[in-house]
Amino acid sequence: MTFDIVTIFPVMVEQALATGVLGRAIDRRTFDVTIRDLRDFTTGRHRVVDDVPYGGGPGMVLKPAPIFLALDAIEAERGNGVTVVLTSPQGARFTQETARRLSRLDHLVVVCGRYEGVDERVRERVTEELSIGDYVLTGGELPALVIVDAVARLLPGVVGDEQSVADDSFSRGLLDFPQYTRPAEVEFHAGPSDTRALKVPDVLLSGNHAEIRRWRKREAVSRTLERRPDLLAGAKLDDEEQQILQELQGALPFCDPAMEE
Ligand code: J9Q
Repeated sequence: MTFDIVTIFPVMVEQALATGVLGRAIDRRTFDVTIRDLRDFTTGRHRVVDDVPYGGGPGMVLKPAPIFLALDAIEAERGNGVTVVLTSPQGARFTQETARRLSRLDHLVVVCGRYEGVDERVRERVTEELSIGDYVLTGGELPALVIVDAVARLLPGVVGDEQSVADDSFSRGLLDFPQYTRPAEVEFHAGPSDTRALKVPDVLLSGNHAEIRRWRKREAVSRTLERRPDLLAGAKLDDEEQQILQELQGALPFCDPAMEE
């Protein structure tokens, strides 16, 4: 898969993608990213990408022409009809389902929006507008990186262990169970005269793999019920998980769905 990212901050995007799992996957040519500096598609000597809003008001608006020229150049290379995503607070919510859908494409273009706005006519050339959540950011670069990360890690060979992708919390609709690593006990200084020994649950040291599997299922279901009950509606639970859920719901008689966010 090939990603094209259109941005006014190419260094920021490049540095982020050179790091970690994605950086290594790109080095191995598992997927490909081309970063397009929006200023390279300006026509004047001053490489101006934004202008004041018609009608007045604060802030600057991204001009349409450089974005159109950037998309023309990308389509000339990749072919017409590529999917173009615009990151924006006005977009539909980007979810794991969106990531799965986008990961089936050969090419994806992501245009980084900007806080003050993008000329409305740009939307004529955009396939979809996506928001990563309801908070205010200075620009669409971090959302673009979030989208590329979530999509790319679904591509074969990007994450070392395919099983970990399949077992992923959001693939199953449950939160992850608690994880521990060595040592089996750590000191925790809770106060000047309050030192506690924090121990790994015995079951994980027992070597009883059937029991470990049951414990993990119970923890995953109970955490989801406590922290993200909204996820349970869309969760794919096996018989054992469903039974655990019923038990736990029986143990929570005052669990009123109307009280949850
Ligand atoms: C471009 N806040 O916020 C959440 N998802 C996308 C965005 C965003 C923003 C500002 C500019 C995108």
